[in-house]
Amino acid sequence: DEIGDAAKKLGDASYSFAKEVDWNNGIFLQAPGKFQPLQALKAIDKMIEMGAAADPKLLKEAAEAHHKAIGSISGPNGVTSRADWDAVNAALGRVVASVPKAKVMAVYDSVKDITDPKVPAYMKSLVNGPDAEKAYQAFLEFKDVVAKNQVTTASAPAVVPSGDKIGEAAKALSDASYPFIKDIDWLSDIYLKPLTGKTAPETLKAIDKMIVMGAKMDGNLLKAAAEAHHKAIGSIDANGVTSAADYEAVNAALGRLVASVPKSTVMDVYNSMAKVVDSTVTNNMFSKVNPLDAMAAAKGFYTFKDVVEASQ
Ligand code: DGD
Ligand code: CLA
Ligand code: PID
Ligand code: PID
Ligand code: PID
Ligand code: PID
Ligand code: PID
Repeated sequence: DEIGDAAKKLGDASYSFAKEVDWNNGIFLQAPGKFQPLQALKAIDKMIEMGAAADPKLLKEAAEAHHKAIGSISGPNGVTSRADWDAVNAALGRVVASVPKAKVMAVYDSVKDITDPKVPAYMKSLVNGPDAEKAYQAFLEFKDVVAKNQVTTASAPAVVPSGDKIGEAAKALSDASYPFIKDIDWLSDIYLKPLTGKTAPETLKAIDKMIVMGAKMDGNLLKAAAEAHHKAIGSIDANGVTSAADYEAVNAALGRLVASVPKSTVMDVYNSMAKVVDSTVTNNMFSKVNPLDAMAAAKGFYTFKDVVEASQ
């Protein structure tokens, strides 16, 4: 297709730049300016809306392209092969073309709002400047091809299941865990802190398992889960806590999503996360909340999971 051909040209002009970027740099975990959690949540919300509007099949293919690209990483900077670099660009170009232009610009504008204007120049200073300029020029040409192939209306909204066992179980889970949810400091910057003693390549292994799980998920249920999060963001209070009803809808949507992939795929995520998250992290989280609320939530979760497993 045209986007695939354009991605090859983009690769010709941008792969040198890709090789110069230190993809393992811990700086990418930092907020791109002043830490403003509620503003950042707005930007994430725009990405969620864009994801929910995208063609589920193209999202799946983009996840598969990323998984393949992780498999061909080489060298200290963590760069993928030239062919996989092109394939990721092509897949993302197709995702972008599957949503109306306004959804993409809403992401751009909201991310701009939380990004210090000095960030681009600083990033450029870490690589060979002319290579960065060449890559940007090629991106501008690529985006014209994407725009030419872009839809003008979003894909249809998800079909949300109702009256199912997971929905019922989500009510019990949510009742048991909402007090715990209210104890959590959602506006803290602790969630951006690197996992001490873990390198980027180690963490990437766990991310890769999540990508694999994402690629296997039912596309309609993934879209429904994204829509539920968007709705939940719309009802947050001053502490970032969503309403009880929207919290329940998120749990139901995520339970159905988990049930749409094999158990072993879920356990691969859990086991790989357990390798990078040690007990100092979980104990620290626990120390900041009411212990009884956390234990009630945990009990609710371990009951919920049996219902999910039964429909898996
Ligand atoms: C936890 C899990 C939450 C940990 C929160 C930190 C997660 C950080 C993720 C870092 C993200 C890195 C990505 C960066 C992104 C960058 C993007 C660019 O507190 C365990 C041990 C292993 C814990 C670590 C693994 C967590 C994996 C969760 C998958 C999440 C994937 C999503 C990640 C983020 C991305 C989101 C999109 O399981 O877990 C606490 C448990 O710890 C406590 O141990 C459990 C035992 O495993 C269990 O066997 C049992 O003993 C239980 O239960 C206690 O404790 C007992 C009874 O048995 C129950 O019935 C009940 O009564 C209970 O007690 C009541 O207390
Ligand atoms: Mg979510 C999970 C935040 C958008 C899909 N997400 C998580 C949690 C964290 C979070 C609370 C990971 C850390 C953790 O396990 O803590 N997400 C979060 C924010 C946003 C967001 C702030 C922003 C809008 N997510 C989002 C979107 C999607 C997802 C758009 C795609 C539709 N998210 C998604 C999945 C999963 C998460 C599939 C998870 O599996 C993971 C999670 O919750 O795993 C348990 C602990 C969790 C909580 C504090 C909240 C849940 C409370 C449960 C139901 C009860 C508590 C149990 C116990 C006390 C602790 C967990 C034990 C553990 C072993 C399971
Ligand atoms: C400017 C000035 C003009 C010239 C110009 C110009 C530049 C405009 C630009 C630009 C726009 C632009 C847009 C970009 C957009 C990037 C969007 C990224 C979206 C990320 C998402 C992430 C996610 C997910 C995902 C799916 C999940 C939801 C999420 C589901 C259902 C200024 C040059 C024209 C770069 C969507 C993918 C996993 C949130 O206009 O004179 O330069 O760049 O998890 O959804 O699961
Ligand atoms: C524009 C203007 C509007 C019209 C429009 C428009 C277009 C927007 C577009 C577009 C946005 C867009 C984004 C694209 C992004 C491509 C990103 C590619 C990333 C590739 C990576 C590869 C890799 C890896 C991997 C992980 C490794 C690092 C690597 C570590 C730690 C402008 C059309 C709406 C195409 C990250 C995955 C293995 C490098 O908005 O008027 O057209 O395209 O190895 O990580 O090692
Ligand atoms: C233990 C001991 C026994 C008792 C026990 C026990 C516990 C086991 C547990 C547990 C397992 C477990 C699993 C959990 C899994 C969470 C998985 C999260 C996945 C997140 C994903 C994120 C993403 C996306 C997304 C889609 C995108 C890709 C991504 C596309 C196409 C220890 C109790 C049985 C919690 C997939 C969603 C946006 C990457 O066994 O005695 O306690 O928890 O962006 O894909 O867009
Ligand atoms: C298990 C064992 C296997 C069988 C199995 C199994 C099950 C795994 C499961 C499962 C995993 C799972 C995960 C679930 C996670 C739910 C997470 C809910 C999060 C809700 C949030 C709501 C909110 C917001 C929001 C953003 C705001 C904060 C809030 C800020 C900054 C165990 C079946 C495979 C259900 C985050 C979105 C508005 C609070 O593996 O043997 O069954 O379920 O307002 O952010 O303000
Ligand atoms: C213990 C012992 C067992 C019993 C048990 C137990 C307790 C475990 C616990 C607990 C685990 C736990 C985990 C918690 C996790 C919370 C995760 C929240 C994530 C929030 C995010 C928010 C954000 C943003 C956002 C984007 C911004 C950055 C942020 C930028 C660029 C010990 C009870 C099981 C509470 C990600 C989205 C706005 C950070 O296990 O016997 O008690 O709690 O602002 O992006 O700024």
